[in-house]
Amino acid sequence: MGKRDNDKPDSETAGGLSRRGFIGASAAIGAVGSAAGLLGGGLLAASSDVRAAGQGKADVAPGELDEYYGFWSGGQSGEVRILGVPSMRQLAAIPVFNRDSGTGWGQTNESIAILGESHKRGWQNGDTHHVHMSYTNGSYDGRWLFVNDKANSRVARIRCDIMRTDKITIVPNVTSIHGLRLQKVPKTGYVFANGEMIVPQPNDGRDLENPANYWTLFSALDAETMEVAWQVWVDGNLDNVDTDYAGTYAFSTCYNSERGVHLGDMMRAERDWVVFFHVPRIEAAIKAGKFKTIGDSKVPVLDGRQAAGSDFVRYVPVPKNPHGINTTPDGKYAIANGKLSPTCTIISLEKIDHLFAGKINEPRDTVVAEPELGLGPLHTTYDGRGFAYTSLFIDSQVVKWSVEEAIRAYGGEKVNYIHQKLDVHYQIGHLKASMAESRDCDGKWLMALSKFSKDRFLRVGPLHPENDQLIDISGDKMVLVHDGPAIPEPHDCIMVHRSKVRPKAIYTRDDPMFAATVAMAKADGVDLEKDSKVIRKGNKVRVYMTSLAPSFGITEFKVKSGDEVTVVITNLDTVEDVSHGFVMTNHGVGMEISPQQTASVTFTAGHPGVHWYYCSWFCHALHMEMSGRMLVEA
Ligand code: K7E
Ligand code: CUA
Ligand code: CA
Repeated sequence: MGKRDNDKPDSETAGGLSRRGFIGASAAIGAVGSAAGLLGGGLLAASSDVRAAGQGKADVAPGELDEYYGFWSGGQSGEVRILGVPSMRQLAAIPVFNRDSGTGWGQTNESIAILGESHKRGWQNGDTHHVHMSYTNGSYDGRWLFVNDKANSRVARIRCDIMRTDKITIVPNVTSIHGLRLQKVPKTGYVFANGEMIVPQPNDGRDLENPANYWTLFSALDAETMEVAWQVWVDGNLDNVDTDYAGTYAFSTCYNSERGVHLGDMMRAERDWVVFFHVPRIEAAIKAGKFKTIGDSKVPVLDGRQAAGSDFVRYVPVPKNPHGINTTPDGKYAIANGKLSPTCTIISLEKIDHLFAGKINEPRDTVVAEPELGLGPLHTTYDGRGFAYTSLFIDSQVVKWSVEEAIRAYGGEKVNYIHQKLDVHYQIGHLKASMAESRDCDGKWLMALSKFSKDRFLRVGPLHPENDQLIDISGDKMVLVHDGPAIPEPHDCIMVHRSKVRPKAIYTRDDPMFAATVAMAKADGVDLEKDSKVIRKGNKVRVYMTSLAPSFGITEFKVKSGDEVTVVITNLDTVEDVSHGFVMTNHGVGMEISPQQTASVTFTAGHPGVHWYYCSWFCHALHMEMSGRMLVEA
């Protein structure tokens, strides 16, 4: 294969053999068995002219701040990450479902309380795919982030003022929360979550070998309480979800309308569907008591299967095993990505109104275009100027196309709606433009989250990083400006203008994160701002101490081997950035105590002897000396 012109569609590629032709029918639609069959053949480095065009565009000088906060899901790391965009500097990792050695997440009493049932069950992994920020009137409001856990069927909320998780909910009756999106208008009242895998209902041992009785449900969580408000029982399964800008609909793709349990079964149908949920009608049905419950769960469940003939759910057939679904920022269309079909399906939300109103009877009549874009369309994003950008997994490309031109072409007009195809490296999954999922879509940057990096970085062993590629979309042509290795495995990200996010520099003393610990101290007669003291109740010992660089309020305390020891530390430092840590050596204990934070950890005192504890954040010239001894008696 010769040198490729990265700005031209495949059909114009030099060398006479387009990549589409090269990978040929074996990768195309339907007959695909193995992942290898879905991989494109042409894995070529960017040509030097492309490299030159992008050089320096993502530079943010030392000391300068990025214009955007990027929030990345961390995939099977179970965390959420914050990157500065355009520099792609990783600024923070927010522990969510994972055990985090640095902060003590999953070990401190404060985080254990938030992990709740997950901690009781001993879960220390997660699989975050979709992170989204709360909205007010369709604009990001900087209040919360929400993220799914595909691994353990959970939804978590992160407070953006301190960038810490504050609620985790295990969603009942479903297996694998995959798609997650938020109500945008009038505000994020609901968090919508898709149950991906189908299981017996209830999943209590019945129907194990009877997949015909496997089902899944669509869930709505109350964003304030994080309780599951209601669920809708659906046909098929649920993959990705998005919402409109009117507060009426959520809509989910389904790739397994067949309700198959094997790959071949799931690809049998030429079309699956997008299922539309009419939220006000669902609320009315719940209010009218038309629900039931499943098993031990108290969550109200409505029957949204087609046979039930409800007025609150409609199924719009789309080709084939669709994946992403993305609302245009003008709120007019929902665009479903065909995955095993080379097309996207543009569904008019005005026509969905007509479908629910009975003015349209045939669900397919809500489709206003089905442009052919390339192989393996997974996700679509927007620039606010009428262009859509779709990731092509098999082609390893981003295709820039015009939504209105695609609609005109569907109407019979001769118009080439594809404006550019840009190679990415390689096997792109999600892509996301800056502010693209809000009314403030600004069309500056596009992130291409490529699944394979192959030859783009120094080899680091068999597990390669992913490659998050930053693309400048502010001009007529997309220009690749940066390759960003990412450890496994971000699926999705959002890029939020820094004006929308205002995290605190230090904690406030009344932060709910440690309110329970403060209340415990009060009950023990301890003033956390002043006191350092040891309180013993039987074999339970509470060690209250302050920290102020470079010392702990207590440098020596005595316990008995086997005592249950709770260390409570209040960081009295008020200077931004003076975080301390507490590590009890040889006890598996470590945690963060940032300025004005109170944190606590409970452990069992080990063998008799001297056990040093030390501060783990380099906080002061005398940081090494910031230590103390736990004297353990026999
Ligand atoms: Cu496409 Cu889980 Cu959003 Cu991965 S999902 S790519
Ligand atoms: Cu405190 Cu190091
Ligand atoms: Ca299917």
